[in-house]
Amino acid sequence: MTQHYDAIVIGAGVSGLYALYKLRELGLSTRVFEAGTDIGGTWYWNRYPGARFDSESYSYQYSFSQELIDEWEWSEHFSGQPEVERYLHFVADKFDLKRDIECNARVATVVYNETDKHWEIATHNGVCTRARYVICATGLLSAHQFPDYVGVEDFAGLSLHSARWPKEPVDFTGKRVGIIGTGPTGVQIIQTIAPECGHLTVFQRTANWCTPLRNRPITAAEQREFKKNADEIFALCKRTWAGFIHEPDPRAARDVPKEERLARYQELYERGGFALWLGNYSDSFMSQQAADEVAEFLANKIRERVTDPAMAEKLIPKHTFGTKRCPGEKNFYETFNRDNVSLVDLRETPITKITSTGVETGSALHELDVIIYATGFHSVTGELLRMDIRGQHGRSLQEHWSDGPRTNLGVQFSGFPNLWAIMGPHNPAVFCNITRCAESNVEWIVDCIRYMREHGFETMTSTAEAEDAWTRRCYDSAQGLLINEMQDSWFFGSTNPENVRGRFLLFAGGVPLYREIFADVAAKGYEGFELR
Ligand code: N01
Repeated sequence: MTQHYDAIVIGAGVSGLYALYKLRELGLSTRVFEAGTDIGGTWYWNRYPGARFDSESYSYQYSFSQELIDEWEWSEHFSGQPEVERYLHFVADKFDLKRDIECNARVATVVYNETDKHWEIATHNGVCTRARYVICATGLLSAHQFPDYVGVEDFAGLSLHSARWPKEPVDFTGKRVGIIGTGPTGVQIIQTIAPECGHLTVFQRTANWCTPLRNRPITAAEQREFKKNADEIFALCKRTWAGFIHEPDPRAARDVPKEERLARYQELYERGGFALWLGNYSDSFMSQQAADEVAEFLANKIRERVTDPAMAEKLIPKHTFGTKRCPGEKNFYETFNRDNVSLVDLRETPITKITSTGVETGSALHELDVIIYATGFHSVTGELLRMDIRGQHGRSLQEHWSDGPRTNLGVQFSGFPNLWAIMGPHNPAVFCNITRCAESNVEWIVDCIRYMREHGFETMTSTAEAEDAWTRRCYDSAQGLLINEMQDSWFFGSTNPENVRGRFLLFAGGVPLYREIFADVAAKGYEGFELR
């Protein structure tokens, strides 16, 4: 039997939960489909050892309810996955959200019926629904990827992907463990499990610029401060380019004497989190010279911390500082001083295949009991393209995006009326403190629906022209930024299977500008969108 709802939300992570809350406020009957066996999204799937915030906890939490802010206490400045997952359950229970969420229900098809202007949504487990509005809250980094090495299926030991980590603890004691991938996920896993493993072999293709996280417990006095100043913290996040608490020095690095610059790098290095990445000088993302100086500063830290000079050089990245998201580390570099840790540089000896007993690189076979894949995601577009979404004239999203994603403001695609994406391509979410961006996207989308209902419109869809213009603007937003020179990253979907290269998947104009554009488009009666 097909159930009818006003709105369907796909995904019960940070954005999906808030979307449900806001749609209910509007009085809409809403159903949320979630592929996992429970809510939490990213914080449900990525339960690997060491998973934790890289945003300060008190800046990541929802801002919409003072009562929620007063009631919840974060225990650490950068809380770990179990606590974040508990928080999301606390939110869902407090606002009684779970009764409208169906877990274990991965959406398979989302098909537009032009006759009655409704969407027909079916899950893999056979639930069929119809709804006027669909909101995809499927996340930027949800569709995990294994590498395409020959033999991945043949390994006889335990294979684990970071984004599909089992709920039961994995015991590494005495085991020969290999990990492939040294992005932010790999870094968190490596530094956490190394002391436990019999031996840990790190297969590194690209070293990353890591900065110290400086996590610590939140004291009672800090707790009081954060609650009292919550509004100021959220206001600060609204002002900054990436929605974090880190504000850069408004001066360009070149206008500051070298000694003062170096002192600032040291201060930001001590402060932790993304301070050195996002809170540096105003030209950090534009000036090669400024980025190279920070890189040199960090390279020297690595040389100081890693005792074997040859190992240190392998761990020093070769790419420009700041062009990828910086993993926050704790004792990551010291991990490579341990006798039970070795590093295989895949640029020198690439993996040739995975065998039943381990990983083969050139003529060497690294025999292992466990292989951990921290190899990332089919980024940004993955989860949307995994569903069969068909808009007007039966046109699929795959067809619509055959030359790379096309969106208007990152939230709608022309030819797909009344379907919105919260964390889809072309929004600034990648650089963003996710909850800050998720809240503003959800509020804007729900305001669209409110506006439509108040003004008697049945459908809203982006015009093709506005979509073209926004897509172009997103590409242009990366021009002049060092990020644009670093196309081997998930910002460009470099490992995505779509085979479209060189398409910047995000909006790099910053969170404040994005909010301004949102407000402006709404104030002009949703300019660039067709309301019928
Ligand atoms: O994924 P990644 P991630 N052979 O794509 C390597 C967020 N996050 O899961 O760089 C060998 O960054 C790949 O190598 P290369 C955060 O936004 C947040 O680590 O392609 N290696 C790279 O080393 C982050 O940016 C937190 O050469 C292969 C790694 O796998 C995003 O998630 C924590 C390979 C993938 O790195 C993604 O991070 C963790 C192959 N065939 C993540 N294929 C917080 O703290 C890929 N790799 C909140």
